[in-house]
Amino acid sequence: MIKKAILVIAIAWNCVNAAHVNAQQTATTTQKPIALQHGAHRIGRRTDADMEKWRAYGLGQFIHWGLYSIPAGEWNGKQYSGAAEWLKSWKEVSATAYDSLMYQFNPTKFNAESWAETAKQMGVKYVTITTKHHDGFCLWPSKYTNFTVANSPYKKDIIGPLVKAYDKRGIDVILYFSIMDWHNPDWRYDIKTREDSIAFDRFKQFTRNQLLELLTLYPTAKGLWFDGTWDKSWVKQAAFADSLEKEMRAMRPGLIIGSRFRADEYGKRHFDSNGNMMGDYEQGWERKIPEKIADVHGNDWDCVMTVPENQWGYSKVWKGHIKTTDELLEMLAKCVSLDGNFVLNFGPKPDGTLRTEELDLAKGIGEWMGINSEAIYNGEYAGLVKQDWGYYVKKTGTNKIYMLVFNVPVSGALNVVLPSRTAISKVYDLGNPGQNYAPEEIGTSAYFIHLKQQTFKRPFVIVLETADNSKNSGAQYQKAKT
Ligand code: FHN
Repeated sequence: MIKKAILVIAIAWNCVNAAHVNAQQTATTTQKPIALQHGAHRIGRRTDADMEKWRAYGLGQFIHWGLYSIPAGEWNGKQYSGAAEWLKSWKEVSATAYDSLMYQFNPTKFNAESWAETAKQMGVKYVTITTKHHDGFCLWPSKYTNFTVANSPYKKDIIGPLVKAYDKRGIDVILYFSIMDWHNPDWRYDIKTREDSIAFDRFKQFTRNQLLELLTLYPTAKGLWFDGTWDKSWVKQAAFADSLEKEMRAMRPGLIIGSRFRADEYGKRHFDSNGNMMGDYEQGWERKIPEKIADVHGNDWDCVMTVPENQWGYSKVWKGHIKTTDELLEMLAKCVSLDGNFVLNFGPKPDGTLRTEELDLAKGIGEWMGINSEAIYNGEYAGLVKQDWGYYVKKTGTNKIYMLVFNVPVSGALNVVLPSRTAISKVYDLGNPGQNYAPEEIGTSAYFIHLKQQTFKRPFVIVLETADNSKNSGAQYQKAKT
C-alpha cells in the first residue's frame, strides 16, 4: 500500500519535472537546428553511474592554491583591488618578478590528509583543485614546462597526495585546469598573424600534453574543471577542442567535463548555436545561484562560491561582506532544491595551512551537515511551490520531502502545499526525530505545520512523510466564484 502511494506521488512529480525539461527542448526544436560539426555531443542529461553520483553530491569544496598565495593580494606594500589569484595581471607587477615567486614556494606545513579530513568533517562529497591557474604555475611536476612545483624549494608533487587523501575518504576529485596560461610564451589572447597561429599551434599541443599527462598521473580523478577559455584565441579552436574532448573521454570513460571547455564553430560557449549544452553540466553559475527551476533548463549544474565577494586565492585582506555559515547553508539548500550542487571555495595560505575563517566555516557547515545531510545528499527539486520559510528538497524513491527552514514566521506556522491527492502521514524534525508535529489541514493538500514555541538559532529541517490521499475528493474546499 505504502509502495503504491509512493508510486502515485512519484508519477505526479515526475510530470512536473518533465515539464520544465521539455520546455527547453520545445524552445530549441521549434526552430530548424543548424548543422554543427562541433556542437553538443548529447541532448539531455547523462544517465550513467558516474554522472548519477556527481548529481547526488550536493556539497563540494573548491581549492585555489598557487604562487599567488605568497603575495596574497599585496605587491610592494600596495593592495591589489582584484582577486588575489589575478595579481600577475596587475600593471604594478612585472611578469619576471611574479614568476620568480616559484623560488619562494615552500609550504612546509602542507598536509594533504589534514585538508581532506577538514573536507570530510564538513560533509563535502567532491573537491575541485587547481592544478594550474591562469599564472601557469603547475602544482604537479609536469614534464612539459619548468614552471612547476618540482622546481620550487618544496620540490614535491601537491596534486598526487591530495588525490590520495581525498580518495581515501570517499571524496571525489575533479582537476581544475586553466587553458589560459600567462607564463607560456605561445599563449595568445587572439590570433591575428601567421606568427600567432604558429605559436598557438604549439600552445595547443602543450595543452593537450598537459591534460593527457594529468589524466595519466591521476587516474582516479573523476573530472576536469576548465577555466580561462573565454579569449578569442581559444574560442576559435572548435575543431581542436572538440577532438581533444573526445580523446580525453575515450581515454577515461565516465570523465566529467563541464560546459566551459570549448566553443562551437560559431564561437558559442557553454551552449551551442542550437542552444544545447556542451559538456556534462552547466558551469556558468559562478558566485550566483538560479532563482527558479526554469533558469537551469533541466541541466545539471553546480554553483561555485567564494566566502568574501570575489577572492579565490589566499588574500591577506578580505574586504566587504564575509558570508556566514548560515548564509552559506542557505545557498547550499537553494542549490540542492533547484537540482544543483554547491561548491565552497578555500584559498590556503602559502605555508600550506587553511585560514582560520575557512576552518571555522567548515566546522559550522559540518556540524549542521552532521544532523541534516540526509536532506542534501541525493536531494532533488521537489516540484512544489516555493514558500517563504525556505526550500523543499525531495528524494527519488522515497516518500519524504524535506523542508529546509531558514525563516520562521512570527505565527510559527509553516505553510505547505503538496500536489493534489497527497496527504502527510508523519512530520518530524530531522535534528530531533522524537519531535513529531501534527499538521493542520487548511485546504486541498495544503497544511500548516505549527512549530513549538521556541527560539530558532540555526536553520533546521522538517521531514514530511507523504501518503496517497486519492480517496479524498477535496469537495469540502470550494473555490470562490468570482
Ligand atoms: O578567473 C577565474 C577566477 O580566478 C577563479 O578561478 C574562478 C573560479 O570559478 N574562475 C575564473 C573566473 O571565472
